[in-house]
Amino acid sequence: HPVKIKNALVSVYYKDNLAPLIKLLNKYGVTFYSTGGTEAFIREQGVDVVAVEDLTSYPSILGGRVKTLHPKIFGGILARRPLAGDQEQLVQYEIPEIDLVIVDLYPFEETVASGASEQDIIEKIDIGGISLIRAAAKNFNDVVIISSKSDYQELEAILAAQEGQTTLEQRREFAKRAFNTSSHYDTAIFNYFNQENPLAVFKQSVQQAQTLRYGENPHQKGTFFGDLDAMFDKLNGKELSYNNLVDVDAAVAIIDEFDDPTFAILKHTNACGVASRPTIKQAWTDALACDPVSAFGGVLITNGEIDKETANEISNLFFEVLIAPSYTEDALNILTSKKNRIILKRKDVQLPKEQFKTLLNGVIVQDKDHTVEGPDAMTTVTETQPTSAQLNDLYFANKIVKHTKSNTIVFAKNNTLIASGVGQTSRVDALKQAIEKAQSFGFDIKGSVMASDAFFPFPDCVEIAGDAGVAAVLQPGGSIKDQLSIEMANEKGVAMVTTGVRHFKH
Ligand code: 93A
Repeated sequence: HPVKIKNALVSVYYKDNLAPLIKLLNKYGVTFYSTGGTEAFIREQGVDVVAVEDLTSYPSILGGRVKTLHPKIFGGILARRPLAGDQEQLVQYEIPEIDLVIVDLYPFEETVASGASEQDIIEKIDIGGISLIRAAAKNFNDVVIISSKSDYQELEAILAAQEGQTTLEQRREFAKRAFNTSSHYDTAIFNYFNQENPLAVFKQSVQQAQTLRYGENPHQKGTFFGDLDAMFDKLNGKELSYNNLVDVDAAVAIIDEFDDPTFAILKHTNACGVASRPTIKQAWTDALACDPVSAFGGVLITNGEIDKETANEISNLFFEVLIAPSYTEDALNILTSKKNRIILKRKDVQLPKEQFKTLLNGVIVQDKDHTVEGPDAMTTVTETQPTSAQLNDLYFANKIVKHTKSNTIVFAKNNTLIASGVGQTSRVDALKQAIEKAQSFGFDIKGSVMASDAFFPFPDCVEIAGDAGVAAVLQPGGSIKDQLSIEMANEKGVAMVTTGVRHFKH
């Protein structure tokens, strides 16, 4: 049945494109009821309008949170026009029938997208508007619901063509669109509440900002957002620089791979010395032996207590930062004798399991690389089997390879890093660099093991390694040419294990 519009309730957030529709409805003698801002807008068009407050005899309360939520409004929308009981009640309570509802909801999604505060976002959850839309759509038998600016022109065309009337079919179509609007709106709200924001783990610490002396270089500004005091007691030294922080992060990550007493020395985030030994002092001595040249100015980290003897040894080196879970008093006295040395006592705190970095016009969030494959996860693919000592060294090498810039090759022997090739553009270059470094510091590669962060695309690496005397090789495997590398290993008498897990670090 065609319905002639007599009363319209208009409550819209954005008023654009509304004027022509209001003027047309006015021409058909429609009475307008409206909320604050919309009421003013309609009046500005020179059109009479009744404030909802005058209809309900109730003010807008709670800063506008409750303005249309009233039986005088919802009764007028939901009343069934042919039903006697409903009609009697409209008369009894002096409720006008409303047969057109025009709503443009609070812009929830826009507000979220603008990066507004949670409080501002919550205020943009429209309650009254969404209820008006649902009520009018439910009663499409008698009511027209316009729930989107994009429907204004269509309604104008319908009214102009049908002398101010709408058909049931047209009202049902608008009701369908209205429920689309309301479900889309609620989905957006759900999505907002449901977003497992990976950055939330940083939220607590990010509240603290520390201006750095400069960024990566003196001409770059830098600020650290985080809470260093929660992680370390700083016992001595100057303020941590951007590069110190980056290296300390890398140092903490690598040392946490080891349970045995271990020392690691890092330069520019890569390990240039790692050794696990029965004592921390021995671990220090053998870690330093790996590459005493690179160790100069490095970041040092251990998982055991530093005693007086170890402190004396360490003091012979110029270093930037030393990190340990504890120091004896004697050790501290020695280490703090130079005022610039940063001495950190590490606290036992959990770190975020995710990491992120900016790139292009956004950020990438990813899980940290949490796994290292030990002997149980290694599959021997060659005729030669690795010995248990070699398996142990392969595990040790795999821990280091995981924390070294790709492409990388790591040589290890007796729980000691022998040499590594780091951050090379080809795996062969990384291997050649590792061999050259090992030899230059007097190491014999014979009998050592080798780990590669990713598979060998060609058999050349295994060939060079075999010729250099490497006894066992670890790699993830997965190259279409794996078989060529395996055959090469068999030819050279080298044992090879695969892990199935790549450890790229870019
Ligand atoms: O805060 S509300 O959820 N409570 C209400 O009772 C209510 N009634 C209409 N928001 C409410 N509205 C919304 O107000 C409409 O959906 C529309 O977006 C806006 C129009 O307000 P004004 O006419 O004052 O500009």
